[in-house]
Amino acid sequence: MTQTGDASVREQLVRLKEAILNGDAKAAAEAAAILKEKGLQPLEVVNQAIKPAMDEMGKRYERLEAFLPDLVLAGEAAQEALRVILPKEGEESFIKGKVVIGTIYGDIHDIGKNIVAAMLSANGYKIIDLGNDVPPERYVEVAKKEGAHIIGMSCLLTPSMYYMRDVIRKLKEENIRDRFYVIIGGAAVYPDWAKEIGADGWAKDAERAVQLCDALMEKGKELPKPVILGEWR
Ligand code: B12
Repeated sequence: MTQTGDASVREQLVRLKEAILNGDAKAAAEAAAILKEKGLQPLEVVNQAIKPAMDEMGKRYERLEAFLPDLVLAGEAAQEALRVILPKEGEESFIKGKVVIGTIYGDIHDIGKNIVAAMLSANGYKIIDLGNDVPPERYVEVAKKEGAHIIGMSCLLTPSMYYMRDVIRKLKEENIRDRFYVIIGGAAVYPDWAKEIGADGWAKDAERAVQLCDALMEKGKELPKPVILGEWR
């Protein structure tokens, strides 16, 4: 049972957010461990501390109040907290489907992708994580080799989003487009982009990414595409 209303929980959520903003990985891990011990679910910690901290960092960066080294430290502190709270692979025994996931070519932002991968794994999906800066042909090669059901691409950097189209183009060239559901997400991409490149789905966050994969695996053939879960911005 979770107790987000508990004052000490609120205090730790604030502490975690501050630790990320200060780039203090040790304090972030400590606060995350206390929140886990108090029974908070991973997504509650993500939505109430980690995501807001990273959004705030992005705003500070835009206003020139924070610089790249600050972003790097904040990113590392967030990853440290995630290592503590996210479920580990193998905590689920049943497999709903196989997902090949990665951050698209040219883009090294992987915090959101890691959250999505961990939540899918905790919800019964076998994850093949290609990491970041993934060339379009690599998604296709691994998806074929692994007999994946879903290809998931993350993108936070606008110039990189065009490589997502190349993945779908390559699947079509090889006449295997129908073998995989292709889903996209990450702050740079939006529902109309999913439609434009012919992706099968877009989801706003990790919770909805799980719902999206469930919907596609259960009744993907019948659903009008792309399946859009959540509002953009
Ligand atoms: C942390 C950060 C970094 C860190 C990344 C560390 C890491 N390991 O990821 C570092 C310092 C390395 C970095 C570098 C750069 N960054 Co940066 N960064 C950020 C920042 C502050 C936070 C990103 C983040 O982690 N968000 C938190 C996560 C949880 O959110 P998320 O990724 O959106 O994921 C959620 C959903 O989108 C969804 N989702 C994500 N992936 C997927 C996939 C699927 C399939 C689905 C369904 C859903 C889904 O679920 C997730 C969980 O809910 C953002 C600002 C922002 N507000 O986004 C800028 C930002 C993304 N960065 C930016 C820029 C410009 C850069 C640099 C070019 C800076 C530079 N001058 O060098 C470099 C790029 C390097 C490169 N080649 O990629 C810009 C991008 C602008 C644009 N649209 O093109 C932003 C928006 C900042 C800004 N406002 O200008 N950055």
